[in-house]
Amino acid sequence: MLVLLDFPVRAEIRSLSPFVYKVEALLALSGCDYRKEDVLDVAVLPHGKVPVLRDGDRIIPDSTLIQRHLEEHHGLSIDAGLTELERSMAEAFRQMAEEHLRWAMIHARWIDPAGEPEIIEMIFGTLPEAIRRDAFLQVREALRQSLYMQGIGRHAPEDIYAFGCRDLDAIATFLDDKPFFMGDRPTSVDAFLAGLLLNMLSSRIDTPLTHHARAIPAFADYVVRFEREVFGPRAMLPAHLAEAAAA
Ligand SMILES: N[C@@H](CCC(=O)N[C@@H](CS)C(=O)NCC(=O)O)C(=O)O
Repeated sequence: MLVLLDFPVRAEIRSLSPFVYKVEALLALSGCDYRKEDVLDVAVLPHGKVPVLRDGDRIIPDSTLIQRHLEEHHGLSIDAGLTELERSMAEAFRQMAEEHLRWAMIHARWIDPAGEPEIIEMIFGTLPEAIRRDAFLQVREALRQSLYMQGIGRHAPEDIYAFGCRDLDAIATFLDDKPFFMGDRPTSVDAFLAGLLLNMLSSRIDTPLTHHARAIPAFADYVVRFEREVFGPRAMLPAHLAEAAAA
């Protein structure tokens, strides 16, 4: 059985990492037997990051490499019906969301003080209360440096949010009223977009980015539709989102 590694968290959604969400969705879409395992020792992660997939003796880091492994060895073929032009569009949107929009989301969660209570509860909630905030501050400092090195962290918060909101608008425009990003059926680009939007919409963090995501009604329908289509009876959705989509 394949094993998907993730950090342990307390959340109403299947992962706080849109990259892990993407891999779990791809595993489900490929029909593989898999289980998830919490990472207790980061030394088992080749790049120090999740997701990591264990397939027998093989340890595969990075969601894109895992996708390739599933396509080559486990029959994942959800992108087979796309034309070359559609593939290039999907790739551009995936890269925008993975390498740009996600940094705005990291800013909202970890750097903006608005994110602190939720992150401490979801990620450090199992630690003794006396050390939770210190643990949070340590990770926040590391992420502040990552944001700075990436470049987005050198901007004022209002500009970071404006960049993120533009990405959300681009996604909404392309999604339009289609059931899934590339048409009637889920493809791999949905796996990341739905995971990232689900993370934004399920969060109680109050920032211009999360406000903007909530103000686009098509997003709630989209993430609920994706989660139900891919995971069926195992769908995991916060009640307010499931109700909003049913209304
Ligand atoms: N390019 C990687 C990105 C993975 C990634 O950034 N994972 C984050 C969680 S969303 C992580 O593990 N961060 C821990 C760290 O940077 O220390 C992929 O596609 O898998």
